[in-house]
Amino acid sequence: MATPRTIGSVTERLSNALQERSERVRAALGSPLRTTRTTVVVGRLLGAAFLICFLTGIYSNLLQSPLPWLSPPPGPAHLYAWTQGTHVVVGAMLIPLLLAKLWVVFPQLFTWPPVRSLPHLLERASLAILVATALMEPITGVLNALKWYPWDFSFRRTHFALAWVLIGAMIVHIAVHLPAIIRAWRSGGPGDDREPVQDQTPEQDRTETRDRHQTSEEAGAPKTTAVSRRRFLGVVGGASALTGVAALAHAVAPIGPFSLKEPRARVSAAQGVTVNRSARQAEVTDLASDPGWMLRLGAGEGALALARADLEALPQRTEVLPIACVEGWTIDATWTGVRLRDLLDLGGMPEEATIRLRSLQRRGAFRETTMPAAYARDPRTLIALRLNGEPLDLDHGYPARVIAPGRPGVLQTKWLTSIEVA
Ligand SMILES: Nc1nc2c(c(=O)[nH]1)N[C@H]1C(S)=C(S)[C@@H](COP(=O)(O)O)O[C@H]1N2
Ligand SMILES: [Mo]
Repeated sequence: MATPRTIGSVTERLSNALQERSERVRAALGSPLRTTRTTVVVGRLLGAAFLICFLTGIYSNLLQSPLPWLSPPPGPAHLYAWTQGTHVVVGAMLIPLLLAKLWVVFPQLFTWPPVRSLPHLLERASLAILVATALMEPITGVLNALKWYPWDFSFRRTHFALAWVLIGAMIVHIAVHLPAIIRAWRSGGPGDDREPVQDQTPEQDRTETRDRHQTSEEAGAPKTTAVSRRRFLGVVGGASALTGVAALAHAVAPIGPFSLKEPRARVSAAQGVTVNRSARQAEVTDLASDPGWMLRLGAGEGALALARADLEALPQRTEVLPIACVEGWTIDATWTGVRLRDLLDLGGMPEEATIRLRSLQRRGAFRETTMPAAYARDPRTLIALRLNGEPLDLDHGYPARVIAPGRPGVLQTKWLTSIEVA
């Protein structure tokens, strides 16, 4: 019969055995590179990169879903190309940093006991959330840029929601490790190179690292560690530069040898401009090439209907404006057509009205969009009929599409069918 005493000794023996084993695993994984200093050096770059992605991501989301009290005004035509290009390039660059950081701290998975106290349990839980979201964000981002959706959920909503969780977990993480971060940041002397990464409460951290510091100085040879750390950081930095250059090349030259998606999606590039969704994919070919097509202005009784010839007869404007896709790529093009604000005046729509633009498309998230008055009334915003000197290609939104400055590509609605007050 098992008495409480024998049970007690069994759990004790088990615990001892596990402790021994986890210590052995950690010793086997030990590397002179796995130091607090390395993790702080990589960690602060990674933190800065995530922060940049967070801020540019908020901007992109605000443009796509403005808040009633916060709707970014139109700025320079290329502003969104810059912010979203930065988002994607920095997002690509942080992948090697993230992998390096996880490699450095990974032996801490084998600390024993896994949980020491309630605060420690909470800290570990927030760390699990941090690691999971830090991995999910670049993974979903890359898959979205490749237009590969092995999931059912809305990419944008999920990517955005996880970003808030990630930033929250990052703040907790930095707060918990602040003493070690400050120490590694301040000194940078060779002694720090010898300090293995610790998973400790702040007090333990302070006393135990002081002890380690002494033994490491006795042990000597801090120079080799500094050299190998520099080499490690060099490799990580090189990998990061490489992914950054690949993303940048794709961003500025989405057509051609650097294109990441052309081989996959077989996108055409009619009139020298990338096509994200063709007329055939959007299932609008018949409706868009119908000679009886009309653009409806307004709703209900007073609505006007304009044929393409009517639009061509109105004063034409030409603007050089980019298509800046959320995937990070940008292409400048010369657009000719009617100023949207001229059409709004023609339809008698109020100055301050938010405008709804509908396309011929029956399905799909981008089949209709709304545009705040500041963009709709901007003199650069056109209902484009021509692209780079030719009538719009069917794939670029023939008979008519919207093109506005500083807006994400997803909002540049193609194959328009109606314009009305939202
Ligand atoms: N109706 C409609 N408009 C749309 C889309 C769409 O799927 N349907 N895709 C948008 C996206 S994601 C981008 S990047 C631009 C691309 O325009 P382009 O094909 O002329 O380059 O169109 C936008 N307009
Ligand atoms: Mo896009």
